[in-house]
Amino acid sequence: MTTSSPTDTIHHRICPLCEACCGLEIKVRDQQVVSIRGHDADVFSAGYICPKGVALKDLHEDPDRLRTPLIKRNGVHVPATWEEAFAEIERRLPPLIAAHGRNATGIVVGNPSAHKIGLLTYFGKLARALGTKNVFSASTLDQMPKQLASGLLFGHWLSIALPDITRTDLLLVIGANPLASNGSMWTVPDFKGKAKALQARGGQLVVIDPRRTETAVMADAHHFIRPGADVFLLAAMVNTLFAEKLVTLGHVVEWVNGADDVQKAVAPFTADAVAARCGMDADSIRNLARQLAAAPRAAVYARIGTCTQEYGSLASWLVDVLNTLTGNLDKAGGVLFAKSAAFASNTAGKPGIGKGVTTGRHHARVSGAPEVYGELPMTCIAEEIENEGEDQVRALFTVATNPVLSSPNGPRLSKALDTLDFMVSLDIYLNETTRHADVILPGRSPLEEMHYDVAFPQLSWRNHARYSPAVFAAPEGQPEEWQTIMKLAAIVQGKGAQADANALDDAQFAEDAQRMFGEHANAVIAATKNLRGPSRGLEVALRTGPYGDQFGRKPDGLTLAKVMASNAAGGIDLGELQPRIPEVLRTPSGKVELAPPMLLQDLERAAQSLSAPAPDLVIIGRRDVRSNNSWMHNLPILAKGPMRCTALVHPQDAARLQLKDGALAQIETASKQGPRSVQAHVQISEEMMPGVVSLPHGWGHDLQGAKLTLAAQRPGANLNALLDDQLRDPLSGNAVLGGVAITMRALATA
Ligand SMILES: Nc1nc2c(c(=O)[nH]1)N[C@H]1C(S)=C(S)[C@@H](COP(=O)(O)OP(=O)(O)OC[C@H]3O[C@@H](n4cnc5c(=O)[nH]c(N)nc54)[C@H](O)[C@@H]3O)O[C@H]1N2
Ligand SMILES: Nc1nc2c(c(=O)[nH]1)N[C@H]1C(S)=C(S)[C@@H](COP(=O)(O)OP(=O)(O)OC[C@H]3O[C@@H](n4cnc5c(=O)[nH]c(N)nc54)[C@H](O)[C@@H]3O)O[C@H]1N2
Ligand code: SF4
Ligand SMILES: [Mo]
Repeated sequence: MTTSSPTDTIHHRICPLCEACCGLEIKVRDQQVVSIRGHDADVFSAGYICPKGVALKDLHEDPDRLRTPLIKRNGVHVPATWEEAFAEIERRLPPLIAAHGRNATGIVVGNPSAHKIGLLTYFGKLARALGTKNVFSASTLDQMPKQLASGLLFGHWLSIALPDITRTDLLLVIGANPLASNGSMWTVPDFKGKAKALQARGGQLVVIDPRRTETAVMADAHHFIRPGADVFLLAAMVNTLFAEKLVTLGHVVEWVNGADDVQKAVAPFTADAVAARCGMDADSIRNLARQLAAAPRAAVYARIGTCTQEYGSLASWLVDVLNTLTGNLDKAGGVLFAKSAAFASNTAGKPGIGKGVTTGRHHARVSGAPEVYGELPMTCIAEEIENEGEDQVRALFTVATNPVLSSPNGPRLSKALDTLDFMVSLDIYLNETTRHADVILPGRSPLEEMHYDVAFPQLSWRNHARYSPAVFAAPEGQPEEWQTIMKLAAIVQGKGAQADANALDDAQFAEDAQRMFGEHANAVIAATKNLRGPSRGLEVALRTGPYGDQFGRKPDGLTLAKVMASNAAGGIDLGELQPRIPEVLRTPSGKVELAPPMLLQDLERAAQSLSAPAPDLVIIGRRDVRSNNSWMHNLPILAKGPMRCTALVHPQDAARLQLKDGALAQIETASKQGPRSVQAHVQISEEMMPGVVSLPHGWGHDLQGAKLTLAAQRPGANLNALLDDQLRDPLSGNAVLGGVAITMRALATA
């Protein structure tokens, strides 16, 4: 913190709202936020900011944001003290576990937890205390396919190959719209500025997307693709590389296993064979492959559009196959791995070799879906609650998640939640999901918490270490979320609601330190004795990390104190990404496994579906820079302006279906249980590929019992009320969120 005038203070904090992790400069006067702007000196984001960052003020001040726990009494949520809330949980939960066992509980964790060090590093302690296999997260609505594919190739779930945008000559973006989303599985603030710089130095940006997005508009070339067809496009590009002898592995040649197997596996996928399915012409597909091979340095980047489909794991895998076979893996200007200062598994343990990843250590009770990265698919929750029998889920924790809006078939989930014996939500709003909870425990405003990003430095365009101190003190008596989690874990373990979260944390840390440091444990405990909770975990992670001081053995290395001291200067820059193969690998073979058997097998399934008939109208999602999944529609600065929850329809489709611009239409999907429908206003747009309609997700704020005063005024339609919770990528368990067949008809307006 610095002082800018007698009454103003200036604070620097990383924005917790999306993966870009921009550094903010927050001016405060009399305990009020006066302004929020980009922090120009930030070593990583250099002053860039989007409208959501400014909305942190509205979030902090939102009267609907919960400041105290709520307990549901006679169907109504009433404010309660923290003691009352924990006592209620102790009264109701342990008897349920005693009667029905641990698997009668479930826990769901959502997107904002990725931006909270307390939730991210403590959530697992609650899951372990529960001892249930019913662990779910938004990862299976999102990036699990990418994590699985990367895990199989490189040996760890978070070893993600990232485009080296500042040095590349060609960036191929597939199923991502970073101009609206600000990037994902790739922490790259000001993507637009970096893409413009790429173009200015003669490089090219090429986009493949069923919508001519904001990113596509600025690109040098844009190709429409039929939703869900990416696996075919990518396989055909790989096929072309082999057929035209364009394959080159570059410096990783001695570290890659399986290129021959890939060649055999993609044989059926010639450009001619896939063109119709992709809605592209065969020459364009071949040319894309040639262009990649010809560019001195190129990077393929694909994101949620390629993950949330039936062949999401295959598509994610083939992206890195292309990067590898064009000699761009682990190369400056190609794709590289970040080297994070803390918490990265690919900087720990023996370099170059590891256990790799496995799936299916247990399975979902009802669907039989395999466990992936410790989780079962999010779309299994409703059926695990509904279906009677041993291990039926009767008690559920939700942590920073709103699956009633964010997960396919939200209405079914909503009904199922009503039948639970007990539900606890850690959340800052009474919303569409938490309205079902018996107890709601609020987290603090982001401005009332310290923060350090755990995951995103592992996905960053440049290496860095940045710490955010709290801007404001928290309300008297409100625990930090990690403390709430420790209390809940204690209740579940029978230690009682009176247990002291800090003492539990000390005891747990002492145990962890023994395991991690053996004979040095006492020295580590002594060296960190003034810290607690995630701050202590961070200190240990930084000091033992790749840039750390190793507890004094490398005196110039990083410590938490050094990172904290760099706050006003915008953090510590740790330089450009560098080649890391073979050291980064954690596969059992110590090689890049380019042809994992699980993926080759699934490719045969894809080959069989190549000739499946195309529905004549399908739906996909959309992101808008002023929206964030389901939970920021209550903030005035973002909610103002034109309604963003509209259905974009191509003029040809509009004419064929007699849909008028601005008029209300009914959108319907067929399901085994009968048709599902929502109503949305039509926006006729040339942006769309003919045959594809786009509706954003995260809307539908008209459900009884929620308290989102502003959002309820313009509720919008819930895309996920249309989508099917039974459609998944079988390998990763990821939900299918696009390319689903719909029908659409105009509604008579009153
Ligand atoms: N159809 C369709 N559906 C989608 C997507 C799509 O593209 N199309 N995208 C998917 C993706 S990528 C994701 S990540 C998921 C997101 O789905 P979820 O993970 O469920 O996230 P949100 O819907 O954003 O809900 C976030 C919840 O966290 C709460 N919250 C916010 N801040 C805090 C905090 O500090 N502490 C606590 N305890 N709670 C907090 C909010 O009030 C809200 O209840 O949605 C998915 N759903
Ligand atoms: N403003 C804003 N920013 C956000 C979020 C938000 O809700 N709003 N959510 C955050 C989250 S949780 C995430 S995961 C990231 C996601 O970040 P991105 O992946 O960049 O997300 P989108 O903007 O949805 O871009 C996905 C693109 O895929 C296209 N698409 C849909 N189906 C297909 C298909 O089958 N094939 C291909 N090739 N393309 C397809 C869509 O038209 C869309 O342009 O964004 C994050 N940032
Ligand atoms: S792009 Fe916007 S929402 Fe994302 S971190 Fe930056 S300021 Fe926050
Ligand atoms: Mo996401």
